[in-house]
Amino acid sequence: MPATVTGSAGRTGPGWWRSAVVYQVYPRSFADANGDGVGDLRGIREHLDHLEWLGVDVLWISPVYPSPMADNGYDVSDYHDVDPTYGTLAELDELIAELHRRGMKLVMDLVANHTSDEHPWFVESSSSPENAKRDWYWWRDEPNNWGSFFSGPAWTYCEGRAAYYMHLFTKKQPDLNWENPEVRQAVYEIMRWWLDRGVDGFRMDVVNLISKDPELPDAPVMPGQRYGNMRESVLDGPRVHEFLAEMHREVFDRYDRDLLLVGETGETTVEEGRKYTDPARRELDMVLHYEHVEIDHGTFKWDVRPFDVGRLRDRLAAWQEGLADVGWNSLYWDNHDQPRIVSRYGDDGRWRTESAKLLATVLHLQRGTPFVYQGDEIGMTNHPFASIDEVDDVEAVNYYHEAVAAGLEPEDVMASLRAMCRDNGRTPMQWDDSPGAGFTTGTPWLAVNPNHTEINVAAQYDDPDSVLSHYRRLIRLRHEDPIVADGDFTLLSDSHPQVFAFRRRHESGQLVVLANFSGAEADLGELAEECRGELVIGSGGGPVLSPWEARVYRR
Ligand code: TEU
Repeated sequence: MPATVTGSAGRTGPGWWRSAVVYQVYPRSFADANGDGVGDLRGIREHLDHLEWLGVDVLWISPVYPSPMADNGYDVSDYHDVDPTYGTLAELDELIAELHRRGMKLVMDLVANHTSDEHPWFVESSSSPENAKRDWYWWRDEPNNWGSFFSGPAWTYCEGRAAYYMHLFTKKQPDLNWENPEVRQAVYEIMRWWLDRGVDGFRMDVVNLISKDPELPDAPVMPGQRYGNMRESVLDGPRVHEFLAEMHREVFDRYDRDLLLVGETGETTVEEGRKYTDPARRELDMVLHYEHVEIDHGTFKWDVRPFDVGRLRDRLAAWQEGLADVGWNSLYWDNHDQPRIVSRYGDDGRWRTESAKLLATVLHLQRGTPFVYQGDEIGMTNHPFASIDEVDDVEAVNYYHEAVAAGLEPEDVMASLRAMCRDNGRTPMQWDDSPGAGFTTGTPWLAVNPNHTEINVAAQYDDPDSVLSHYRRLIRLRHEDPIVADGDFTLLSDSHPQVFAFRRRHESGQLVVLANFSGAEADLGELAEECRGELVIGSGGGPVLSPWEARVYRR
């Protein structure tokens, strides 16, 4: 067990993040202070009252480094500065100072699996096979058959080098070669540079892709696909744990402060998650896995399947149980890569408010550290994208063109995009009902959701029954009640057709959560005997849950 700390008094010292809540800002879409239609650092600073009011402990900001923006900043061309779109390094320093003054921490997003092709390292590496940085990336005379995560091949030919380089994402995101110790030291240097500047940790982008099978074998080609599926050779690769332990020694062990190291580990398993977060192994504090946000994917993400509470419950419980004695969970529904949860696992029509609150309750009362993504706290929904011209995201645009070229009906492809594309989570934050939603006075880089006239922060602020007030209540509960931070987790039914029910137990008492994931009444059946004690959340009391009702009892 990691050193145990409880309640609000425990939010410093070892394991401080167990009672903390992280809030993710996607800077492009959060708040635009200078009216150019793109969010910026000054905009974030102007909204810190909102985060403080909510009770947020840690702010994670998606990349703000200089970037050609081939993937909205996840293609970094300089790790030691701020892109002018977002402001200046001095403004970032001011943001850090202001956050610290308010008792909040700042976690930077570090993209170190790959750089931009415009980063000086790649410019050098690609210039000649004799260059000192020739092995900083993956170069081959002949590519293997791998496809990239964002459609098309994972290899692109480079004239200057007369060779192919590997990129698991777009061709403007060449993968760094972590086999090379110089590369690893260069990354650690960047991390120390930011920690010395005052940041409090990192969310490490796709960190379970940093170690590849060095043989780079051809991969199986799935039916209907043109390129090989490289996952087997790149996910949780042979040296990933060794690299992370080295990073911990070279970076984190040198600091005597409360830091946070979160790894984004797409498609990883519970077993790997235990290793990444086992405190004894000194790798990561927690990982952002994908299992619970892939239950509505078919053979791949654009093959959208209906929501199934049984599958969701199964995956959430597996992570709760798998990391019970070792490691620690992160808890999230949304981020800048996901469609909006209320449109996905909830009901963004008639039951929007109820289902958004239920989703929040279920998330925040599990064992782990909750991550709130901007807009979750007001129940923001997916966007009604009508045509591909309204979509910005490179993953979706690439897929659209590939699928249409392969013969799919454009309207069918758009239907998948409307359900699944990342831009659903990237439309501007809805602060108020004005034309720019209070996000901008200019023309927003991505259209504001038309429902901002109804769904916005200003409309929910003073309403004790709003989704926003509910988030605030849940965050306070984590800070004040040690059951939430430290209690264990038991699934109460693995078969109820509508209800996800679990118990959190601690020496100070227990909480029982009963959540009806459907728009129909749910007869609790045997679970009705759990309806005892003080009703912490909810109003009803009987053996039947109303549509999308979540009830929490303390005893
Ligand atoms: O996301 C990873 C990502 O895009 C996944 O969908 C990917 O397919 C997965 O790792 C495979 O399991 C991160 C960022 O959050 C995203 O915004 C970036 O586009 C991406 O990495 C590349 O940096």
